[in-house]
Amino acid sequence: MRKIIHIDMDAFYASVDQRDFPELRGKPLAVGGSPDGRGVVATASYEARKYGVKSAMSSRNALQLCPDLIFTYPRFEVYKEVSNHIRSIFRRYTDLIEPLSLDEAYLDVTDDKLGIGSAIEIAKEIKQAIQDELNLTASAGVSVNKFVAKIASDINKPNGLTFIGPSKIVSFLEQLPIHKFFGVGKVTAKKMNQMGIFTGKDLKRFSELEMVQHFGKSGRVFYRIVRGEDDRPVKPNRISKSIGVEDTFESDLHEYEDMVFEIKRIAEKLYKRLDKAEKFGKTVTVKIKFADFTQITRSKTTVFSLDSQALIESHALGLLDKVDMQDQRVRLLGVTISNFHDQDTIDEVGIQLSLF
Ligand code: DCP
Ligand code: MG
Repeated sequence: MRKIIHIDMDAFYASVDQRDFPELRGKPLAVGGSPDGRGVVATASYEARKYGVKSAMSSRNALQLCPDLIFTYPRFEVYKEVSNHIRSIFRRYTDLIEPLSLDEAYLDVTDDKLGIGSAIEIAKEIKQAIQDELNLTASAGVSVNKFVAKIASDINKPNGLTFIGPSKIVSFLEQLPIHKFFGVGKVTAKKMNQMGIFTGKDLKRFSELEMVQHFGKSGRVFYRIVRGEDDRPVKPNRISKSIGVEDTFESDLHEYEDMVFEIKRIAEKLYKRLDKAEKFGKTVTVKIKFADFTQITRSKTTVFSLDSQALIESHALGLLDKVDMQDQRVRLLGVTISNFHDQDTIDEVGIQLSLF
């Protein structure tokens, strides 16, 4: 039996803004684009939600629902910093962390690092740490799989902690409205309603074959999750530790100036890649494979990040220069950058910028 926690920050962007600007506290707030333009609400404070203001609604619409609504433009850098901080809190308990967005993650605490043993206790401590260190609230769901933990975290928002143990899962899922099930969007919900399915209990009347006939592959998933079966593992995002470019040449290089030329070309490619990934590290490594397939690497670590093409190029050439290439034939050259300054943060999570 696994111990899974799902953590989700409450009214995330809005809470951070209310924390940082006291004049916004207790007020209906929408974080997002301007109501004058074609802006969209990213999220709303709980005060604004009372008026029906919610995520993805046009800002203009939101203002109509709540004439006193205050708008702030999102400060992604700040939210990202908070996100990194909550992940550092999670890491005190487990390395099995699967972030779903900046404000939400699954944690597998079956074998927690501190040997606490109780997932409820860990969830409490995490919520407390978020309160103490960040002055923000989060809601937590605790169960034996991802699906139930995620639904649980939503039940007592804001600042909630909900545990749905194995003995309660079946009855809990039976009374659950169908649109709350994993993968059931508006279209599927409508189709299910037409079939007389409104709750988990209704869903259970259908055989696995019938579900597949109606919903294809997803039908099998629905059949299983309504019975509490969800063995999807918590998958930690793998953080890339290095980025490199290498090239094997059609014919071996033996002129030193050709090698210099190739290193420059590789450095250019590498820079583009790093720039795209927004990652710059302090260690540069040059790899040289000779015609007889033996290879060597040479590395150098600098004090500051190598964040320009010129810097990467000059350090790579400096490393090449230290190798005695006299009478050598080279079949491959490569340059790699590692030791990223944000090595222990995960920044691959897509921010929902597209809304703006
Ligand atoms: N977000 C966004 N666009 C959306 C939904 C959300 O930009 N359509 C952003 C703003 C949110 C953050 O992502 O603050 C987290 O999303 P949640 O769905 O978890 O919503 P909140 O944290 O704002 O509220 P809740 O308390 O319901 O979790
Ligand atoms: Mg949230």
